[in-house]
Amino acid sequence: MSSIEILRQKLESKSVVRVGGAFDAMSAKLVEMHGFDAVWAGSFAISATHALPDASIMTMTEFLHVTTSMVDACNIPVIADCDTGFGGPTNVSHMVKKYENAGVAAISIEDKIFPKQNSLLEDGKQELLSEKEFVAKIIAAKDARRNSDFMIIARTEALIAGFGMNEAIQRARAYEKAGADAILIHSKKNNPDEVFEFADTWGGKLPLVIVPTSYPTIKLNELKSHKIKIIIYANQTLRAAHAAMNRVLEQISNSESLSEIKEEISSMEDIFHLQKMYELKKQEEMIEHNLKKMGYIN
Ligand code: SPV
Ligand code: MG
Repeated sequence: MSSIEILRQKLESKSVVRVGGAFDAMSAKLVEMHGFDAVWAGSFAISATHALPDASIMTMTEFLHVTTSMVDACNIPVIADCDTGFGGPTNVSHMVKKYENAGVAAISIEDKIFPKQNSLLEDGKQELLSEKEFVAKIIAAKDARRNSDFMIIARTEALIAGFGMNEAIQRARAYEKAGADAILIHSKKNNPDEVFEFADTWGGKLPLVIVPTSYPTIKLNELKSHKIKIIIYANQTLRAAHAAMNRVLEQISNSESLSEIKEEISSMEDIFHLQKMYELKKQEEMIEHNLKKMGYIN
């Protein structure tokens, strides 16, 4: 089954689809190993691992390169955060072709003006594209995909940009009408009230997606009653890795020897397992077995 089909099947069979954020192949693999339904290849986390602002600095090709490494490492679907689509409708069209070819299951595009800034940045510049221009991007994305199950998630930043609930609802309805496959409603409030209000009011039929970074108190059992279908844990792996590396580096820099390191770090075996080092042995044995059969070695 293709990753596109797996994602569609999960949406049909599960009440909530849980998506873990990743920033490279290793973190994506860990997301998979911990039983999440899909991977979020987020622009914030990927930009951070390049020590760059989440502000449309990295190119589409650079994001795609990282995202492809996640697809190659994982069996679960990868959902790519494609920011504003890297330009206008023509850029979106090119992007969809590239991401679909790479084996990505879904892309998310947001209705901000390029270059965008991260939605949760205090006093960040949050400028909305017109509804019409964003609808044009959705039309371009739909037209560019080969598999009609490849998902196009339309993300509205109306609440982030301070345009209010009515604007958010109107845009979500327009994006549904334009043919989006899911709506992502983003909020930077520190409680889920406005997301619940949106979910209870908009009246759409598409799966609703949330990213509750700023309102972490939201519980899984609250999602179903508000018809929220997909929850994205966008950046916790990145922040955990950042915190753990800082702690261990601090300890090493203050120690005479590595044996003083108290910080719990993964064993070499853990990493060998993740990078499939042990499978090399099996491959060597298989090759040897065949070489023997063919009379090259005794
Ligand atoms: C990301 O993870 O890159 C997102 C979510 O787009 S947010 O950082 O909240 O904008
Ligand atoms: Mg992003």
